[in-house]
Amino acid sequence: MSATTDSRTALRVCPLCEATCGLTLTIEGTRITKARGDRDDVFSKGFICPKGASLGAADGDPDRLRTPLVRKDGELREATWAEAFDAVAAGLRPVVEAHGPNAVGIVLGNPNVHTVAGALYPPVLLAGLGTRSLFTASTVDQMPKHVSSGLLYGDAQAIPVPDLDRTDHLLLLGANPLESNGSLCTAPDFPGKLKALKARGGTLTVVDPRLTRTAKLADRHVAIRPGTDALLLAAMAHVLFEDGLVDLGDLAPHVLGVEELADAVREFSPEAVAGACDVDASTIRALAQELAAAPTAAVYGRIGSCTVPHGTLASWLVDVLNILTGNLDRPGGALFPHSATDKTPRPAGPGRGFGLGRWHSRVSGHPEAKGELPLAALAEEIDTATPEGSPIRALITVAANPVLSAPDGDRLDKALDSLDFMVSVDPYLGETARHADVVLPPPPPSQAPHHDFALNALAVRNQVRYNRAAVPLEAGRIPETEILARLVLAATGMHGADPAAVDTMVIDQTLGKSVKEPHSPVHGRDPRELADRLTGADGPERRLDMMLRLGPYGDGFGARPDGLSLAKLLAHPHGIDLGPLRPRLPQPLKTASGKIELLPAPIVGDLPRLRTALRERPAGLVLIGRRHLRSNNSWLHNIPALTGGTNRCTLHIHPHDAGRLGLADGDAVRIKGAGGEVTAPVEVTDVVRQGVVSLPHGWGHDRPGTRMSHAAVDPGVNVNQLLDGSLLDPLSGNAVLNGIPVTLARAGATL
Ligand SMILES: Nc1nc2c(c(=O)[nH]1)N[C@H]1C(S)=C(S)[C@@H](COP(=O)(O)OP(=O)(O)OC[C@H]3O[C@@H](n4cnc5c(=O)[nH]c(N)nc54)[C@H](O)[C@@H]3O)O[C@H]1N2
Ligand SMILES: Nc1nc2c(c(=O)[nH]1)N[C@H]1C(S)=C(S)[C@@H](COP(=O)(O)OP(=O)(O)OC[C@H]3O[C@@H](n4cnc5c(=O)[nH]c(N)nc54)[C@H](O)[C@@H]3O)O[C@H]1N2
Ligand code: SF4
Ligand SMILES: [Mo]
Repeated sequence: MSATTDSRTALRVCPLCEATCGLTLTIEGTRITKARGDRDDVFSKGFICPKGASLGAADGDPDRLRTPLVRKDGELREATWAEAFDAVAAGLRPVVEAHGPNAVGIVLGNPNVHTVAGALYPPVLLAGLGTRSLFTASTVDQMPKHVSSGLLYGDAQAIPVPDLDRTDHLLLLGANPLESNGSLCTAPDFPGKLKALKARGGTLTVVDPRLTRTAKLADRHVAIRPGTDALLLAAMAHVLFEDGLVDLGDLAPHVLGVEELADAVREFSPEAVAGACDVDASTIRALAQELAAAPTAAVYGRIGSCTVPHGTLASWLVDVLNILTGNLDRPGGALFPHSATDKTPRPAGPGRGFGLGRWHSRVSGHPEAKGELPLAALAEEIDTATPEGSPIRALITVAANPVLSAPDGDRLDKALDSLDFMVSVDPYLGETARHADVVLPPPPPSQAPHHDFALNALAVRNQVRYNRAAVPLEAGRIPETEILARLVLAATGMHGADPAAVDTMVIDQTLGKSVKEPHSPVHGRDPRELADRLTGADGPERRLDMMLRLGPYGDGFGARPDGLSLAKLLAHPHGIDLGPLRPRLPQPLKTASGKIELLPAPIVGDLPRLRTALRERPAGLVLIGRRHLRSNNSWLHNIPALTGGTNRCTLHIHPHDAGRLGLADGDAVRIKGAGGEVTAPVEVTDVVRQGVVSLPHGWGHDRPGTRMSHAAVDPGVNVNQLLDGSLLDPLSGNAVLNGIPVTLARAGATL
């Protein structure tokens, strides 16, 4: 059969970033030969970026593992799935039995938010194992936002997103959506939405130490000193109070603590913060006045405002400004999305509130946040003994590469080698998985179903889409959902049981609970009868059907016959639009008061640290990161189409700083931080401000024992080796990855 007669198309939402673009894939045989934007997609309407266009290359990468690997006599060798899961059960259970569940660590990485398996099974694994040793990519990313939402709204998952399509004014801090395509704000064609904002007469302000592509689009660019966004935002709140610009509008009955907040920010006048931020007091006043004057406005902060010493305070202040200007929960402001698989909304009223520090890490006593310990503390939790409790002796990693993504990969490398047992669910033998005793490779995206459980709850428009696998599973593969279900069984002493039992158990529990909830559409019904009505080809599909039907747009198992179900979704392959974001307060609030608690106690407790920062002026250079449009954290450097050109691991430095240090383009420079030293080529550019240098993350592919042949050709260096893991935002445990002090010297010279 020729390639053309064998050619067909299939629809698939792109899993490579948070924008969730719908793609039309051309499939020849079992290969994706082309990916285009799906013009009929209800959400992305045809948008695609270079990464999405290369999905075929990423999907068909010959370095992707095809079979499980099991370590025998020190070496990873191909094995059958039965051998692999036997080894997992034999490796994990003795550790649990001898040392208790906390001796088994779980590390969940970023791609879990892009897979069906990553949404459905890790919660079951955690609950089944009962370990408190949970680490995720959130603590090198957005944990400060979860904590601020937890404190303000009583729900760490209640994250308001800027209403990009309708706002009149967007104040964007520490985000570069023209390269990243957006984060905690799922918006296909973010760049187009910013251009549309300007075309309709709106304004865009960007706060970033670099003149990024996003900043170039802005009406105003503020090149702030790294790490000082919380001071700038506090000063803006100060101005709103001072100038009488606070106007809560419809929010007023739902907010507690406005006067106390006015007192708390009194000290942070624009004049007081200007020196630390390196931003004129007059500019800060203008930022506040413009925000208040705009008919509608949204403040939005991302990586550059989270991965800093005051990440939680900055994340909190982003929402505080939206609240003080009455822009929270109103069209054109920042709203709470309502995804199709959200739990059935309970009636508004007081909730349980948000606990922080319910337990602490064993070695350094870091408080848990959202049930997680800091990823930056993973190495010490493995390699350091304490009088009480056991070090982590076995580790499960799912879609995670902390050796590159977290501070001090060299220490973590050694710590991972010392474990009794490690299993990694990963398609590649990368820098982290190479330490595993068992590697369980999931199939490529073309062979997996797709639904955005996590990202729909952060989307700028409510919508829902589901794709079945575009290509049948290759012989010898099992779906990632089944890999994780079998991992759950192996880890919890049920090795060998039918993996479908995991889904049946979740369905029975969920339905059993729902029928008892007075607000549920299935209140009082028979859970067995409901379970019998579920459709779907397998357990994961039945669970999706259940969630859709119980959700806010669901058919309620017949209670609302026009509502959503899996069958209805399958009949709409380009997705179903559920409308623009709508005001939802007070329903999402779960604080003990049932109100927005504007000045929560842990925030009050952290403000003295911010006062100290008023006086800080780093004398030397500080380092920040950057993302490239064709990158994706640590794992797309193996795709030739996505590397090269400007996507390189170089140190950006301002011409004045370069001149001062005698550095020229292409020079090798030694970069030294608290945790170590790396050498990278210099790129002199005035895109970074003076006093700041920038090196991207996710590089450093020169470790032995990996199987990523293209990445190894131009490995780059691991920026996180400059960190020692001790610098954290204290409330969230988030690692400080931006604004870290470094010293530079030409390679060969002494530092
Ligand atoms: N210095 C610095 N460090 C950073 C950042 C920064 O800005 N600066 N950013 C941070 C951020 S925001 C994040 S989210 C983290 C990311 O940190 P991680 O999640 O640890 O890293 P990723 O590079 O996303 O790699 C995840 C792993 O998932 C695997 N993978 C890919 N697809 C799948 C799949 O379908 N299933 C499974 N099971 N595995 C898959 C990849 O092979 C890779 O090994 O890095 C953080 N680190
Ligand atoms: N192409 C590409 N897209 C991606 C990813 C990728 O690796 N590559 N990763 C994905 C992931 S996991 C995430 S979390 C998102 C992140 O999405 P974004 O948050 O948009 O990520 P960045 O592009 O790193 O933008 C962060 C910006 O913060 C600036 N910055 C650094 N320090 C400070 C500071 O102290 N204050 C201020 N105001 N700004 C500062 C940096 O210069 C940078 O421009 O991107 C996602 N999309
Ligand atoms: S913007 Fe993100 S989701 Fe859209 S095609 Fe590019 S990588 Fe995929
Ligand atoms: Mo991230």
